[in-house]
Amino acid sequence: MYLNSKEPFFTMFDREKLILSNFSDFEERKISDLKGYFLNEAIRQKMEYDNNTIVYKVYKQNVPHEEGELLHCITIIEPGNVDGEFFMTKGHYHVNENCAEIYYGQSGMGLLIMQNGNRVEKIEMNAGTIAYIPAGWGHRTVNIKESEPFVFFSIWPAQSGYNYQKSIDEPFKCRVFRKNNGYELKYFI
Ligand code: S6P
Ligand code: ZN
Repeated sequence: MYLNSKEPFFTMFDREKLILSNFSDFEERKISDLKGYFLNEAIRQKMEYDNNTIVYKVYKQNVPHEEGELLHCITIIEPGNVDGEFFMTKGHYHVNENCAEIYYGQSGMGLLIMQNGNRVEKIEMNAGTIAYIPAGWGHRTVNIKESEPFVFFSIWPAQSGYNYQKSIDEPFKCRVFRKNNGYELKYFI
């Protein structure tokens, strides 16, 4: 692993198995890890007791968390919903608010929700979409397809850090729900 070195290396994303090779960090977020994140907390709790499914997985290769270095990862959001609200990531801001990020869609369909104060922006993502998240904007991704995972690649400055608390204190104002064969947005101002 290249955790603390500054040597060249590569990772390889297996599009069939949906696994990044050489990853140093793996995170699996289950229904039980997302307490309070979905609108219907009672249904989320029931789903936790019933089967506690995986909502999303993150394969990440670490590097030194120093200015100038870059982190990258693959996120896989499973298809599913909590009382109609599509499976999504927790969402976060970067501790270092000068740090931007790029997402590159790999497969499936997703919605990237971004928030900065009172402003909310969204970008639909599929294989090939390259989305830019400017510094200072909170970001969350949602799998808007019921039949397959939404998979995307991320790259961001290694000294960004994760600020999850801010997205709890200032919850995302936009939620994404299943509707017919698509989705609908509900705003909570
Ligand atoms: C990191 C980047 C992504 C997310 C990942 C999971 O800056 O934005 O790698 O960490 O998609 O989302 P979250 O909100 O649980 O960290
Ligand atoms: Zn981020």
